[in-house]
Amino acid sequence: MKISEYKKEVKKPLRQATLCFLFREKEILLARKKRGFAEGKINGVGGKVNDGEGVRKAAKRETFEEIGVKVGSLKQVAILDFYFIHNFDWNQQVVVFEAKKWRGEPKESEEMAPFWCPFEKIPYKEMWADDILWLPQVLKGKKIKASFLFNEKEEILDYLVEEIDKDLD
Ligand code: 8DG
Repeated sequence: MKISEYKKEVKKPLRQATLCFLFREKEILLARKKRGFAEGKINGVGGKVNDGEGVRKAAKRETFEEIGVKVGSLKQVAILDFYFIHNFDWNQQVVVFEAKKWRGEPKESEEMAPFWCPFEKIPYKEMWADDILWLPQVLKGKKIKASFLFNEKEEILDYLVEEIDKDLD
């Protein structure tokens, strides 16, 4: 199935979630998810947006809750729409931010075990299948808009990835 066909069935606007990557010289902060949705996967930090909260505030709150770091200004680097063929409830839009300034040192929580990773060693095989299709561009400073359609085996059935020239927010 194609994303364009699936979207015709989606009536509600997508629920939003956040994803935040901290960067220092040629390294990205990744974390292994210790529980809940996508347990065991490696990812940035982030999660759901509370009602009326706004994505930036949500990204900052989740970053503090998950790794104990207070991030300063966030730059929006990608907007990713995820569609799941077998479960409409999983559909969501993930707003991706980068942070280059923060207070505190990343530390492990009940939810996440963080570690610094050189760009060339990012363990894409232990991450969401779509990450290799957009994260390398983000690491090169590109801004991305993308959509992905997954099946029940977490395989990608269809996707669209485009680079955006202007700021995303
Ligand atoms: P919470 O209630 O604990 O706050 O949320 P959660 O259990 O962490 O689940 P969630 O809110 O659904 O958050 C899922 C996180 O995973 C969120 O940071 C967005 C991110 N995420 C996806 N799909 C993908 C993906 O395909 N690639 C990457 N890199 N991240 C993704 O939801």
